[in-house]
Amino acid sequence: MRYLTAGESHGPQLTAIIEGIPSGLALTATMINVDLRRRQNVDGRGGRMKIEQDEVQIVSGVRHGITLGSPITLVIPNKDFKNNQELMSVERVDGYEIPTKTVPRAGHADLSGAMKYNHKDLQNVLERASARETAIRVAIGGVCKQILSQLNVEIVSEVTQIGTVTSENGKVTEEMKQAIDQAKAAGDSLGGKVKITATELPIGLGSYVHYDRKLDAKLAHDVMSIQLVKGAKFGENQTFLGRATHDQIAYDKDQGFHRLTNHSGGIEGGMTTGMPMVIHVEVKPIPTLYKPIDSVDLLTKEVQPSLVERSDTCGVPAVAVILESVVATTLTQEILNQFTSDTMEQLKGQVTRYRKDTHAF
Ligand code: EPS
Repeated sequence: MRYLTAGESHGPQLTAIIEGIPSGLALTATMINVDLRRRQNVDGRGGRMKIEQDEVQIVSGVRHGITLGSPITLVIPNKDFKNNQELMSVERVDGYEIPTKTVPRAGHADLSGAMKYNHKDLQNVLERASARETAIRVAIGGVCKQILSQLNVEIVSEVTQIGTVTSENGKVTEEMKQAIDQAKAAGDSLGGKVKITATELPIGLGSYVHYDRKLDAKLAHDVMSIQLVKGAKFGENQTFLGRATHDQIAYDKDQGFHRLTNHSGGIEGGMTTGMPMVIHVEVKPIPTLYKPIDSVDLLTKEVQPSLVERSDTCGVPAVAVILESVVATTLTQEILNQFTSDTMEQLKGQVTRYRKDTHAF
């Protein structure tokens, strides 16, 4: 299964084409929209989310609510395009003077992106660097979650830290909300941490035999591709002592082979162990600061306050939802890679047989 995404943040729409989804999967826009709404309606958001009510349109690959096995095209229209039609016009607009943005933000793609693509207007960089692109990745994850749920695989995200405030129960606490409000009032932004857990994965997804088949490496790649993510760590290690780190192997008739603990985060040798897969993800503060720090103008080379774009205060709660979708997508790719199937029936049959075999091993 492969996919591409396209679309500028303030252009007409975001688009994805997914190829390799089996036939016979029940799929409707309503199923996908649940997560699109969750991505939007979280703490830490700013003005754009008052404009958008993201809803996906499925324009190929599905007929009467069932996938056909052909490429699935997903579209999310950007409502904000109507406020930016001249700014984002594909055709040259006669008589329109394009306003330019020339003071790059620290921590953003602005400067390196402008140098690399020889853009003198940072709008040309920020349109695609924007976390708006994650809306379409959540839609792709929505399709993948339908496949995973047929295989009883579940993915749950928890916000574990915002700024210096930690949470034991994985929910955004009042204290975290206060920290976000304080950062907003100070013209600042806030990062934090998210934990993601996937359960009921078949044992042995991924492989130890070659570096680019290791599942943790693939997941780290995809998780790190989410805007704002600076680190991905599998499992927990408090002591760094071998005896206290490695999860003891046990056997009984009911469970088959299993581990007594799960410090490895459900991955050993690039393969799933059958224990819950746990990834701890570090999220940086959003680069746009309403009280901007100094930067340098690309054209005049003079010190200037950084570009201030409409932005959010804290991306952590949104990243939690995005992570679920991205991890769901990578896991679905891996499952379809290992259990190649044209139909959902074939896929379910293969996974059920494989689970029986690994249990009886
Ligand atoms: C976002 C859309 C963006 C931002 C935010 C996330 O829209 P706009 O630029 O029009 O305000 O609200 O993106 C960022 C904070 C960022 O730095 O990229 C979205 O749909 O998630």
